[in-house]
Amino acid sequence: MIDQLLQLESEARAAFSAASTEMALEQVRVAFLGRNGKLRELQEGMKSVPKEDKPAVGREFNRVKKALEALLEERQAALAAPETGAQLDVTMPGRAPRVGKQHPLSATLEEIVGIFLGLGFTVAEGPEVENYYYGFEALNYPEYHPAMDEQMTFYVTERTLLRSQTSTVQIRAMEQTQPPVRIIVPGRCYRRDTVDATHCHTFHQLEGLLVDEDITFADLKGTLEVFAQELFGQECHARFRPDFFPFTEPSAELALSCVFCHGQGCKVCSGSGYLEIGGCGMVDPNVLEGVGYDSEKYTGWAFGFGVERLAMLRHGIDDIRLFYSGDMRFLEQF
Ligand code: 2U9
Repeated sequence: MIDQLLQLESEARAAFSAASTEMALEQVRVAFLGRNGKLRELQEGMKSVPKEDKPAVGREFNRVKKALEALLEERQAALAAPETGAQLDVTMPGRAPRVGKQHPLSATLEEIVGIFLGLGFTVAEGPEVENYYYGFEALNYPEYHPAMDEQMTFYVTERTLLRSQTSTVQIRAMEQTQPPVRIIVPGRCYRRDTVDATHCHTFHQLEGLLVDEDITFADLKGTLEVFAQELFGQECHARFRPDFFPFTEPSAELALSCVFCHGQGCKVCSGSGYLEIGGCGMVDPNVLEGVGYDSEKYTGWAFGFGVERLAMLRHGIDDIRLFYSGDMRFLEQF
């Protein structure tokens, strides 16, 4: 009987060690330690052991049973945590952390802001959720004027809206100080535009404002000409053509000579040699009076353009939606 027990112990040890999955181990457990397992079978055989041998056989039976149960536990623990101990391959190459970088839109904006800081402007910021007064009234928009159509934005309440241009911030800035004012206002704006390759409901603008004594349209032209050359090179120049905005008078459309064909005419500029990038003009006296400035003493000008448009020209990007796609194949190119 003792021999049979020792035989069973060595068989079981080999089987437990050979089980390489939790499922295989469970099968081995059932075969040896289960209710109808081999150990149980031997226990049945104990009945026929002579009385004087029973204590010794009983002790051996218990020792084998405990030893096998301990081995089972050990194997179960080892299979449940395969990453530990000898199974960890310390020579495996690590996972490299992904290093982020600046978004092309932020990089373009930073470059533009840098140019105007160099020209003596400072940066002003303000709220994206605005009230109707700063959004339209202070900017000389007449009620029910067709110019309002361009300013279809998102309304929070009847008189609370998401700003459709950053001009609201210039009004707030002028209310706070007396001239001279020399600020640029970069920021996110919103419009109820249908999204396509060149429009998005959420976009970025950069506007500038200069108010002082004896400020003329010539200062505006010179400033934007320098800006165009700083951003796109010496051969780039700015073109001004009459336009209309409620908050400037006179107003002008701002275009740059095409950065791809240098004015020769190509597919990007539709053969015109120019790319429209925004607008500008002399600040309307009504706007100046509205913030408490003496429009007989002070004059000023303002300009505005879309940051996405400039970033697209800068990098030859043909779809505005790429900026907001989060597509790493696009972003990793910059
Ligand atoms: C104040 C007074 C006047 C800012 C200006 C424009 C012309 C303009 C947009 C064109 C489309 C930018 O690219 S766009 O989204 N802007 O055309 N903006 S003059 O004039 C101001 C600003 C503030 C107090």
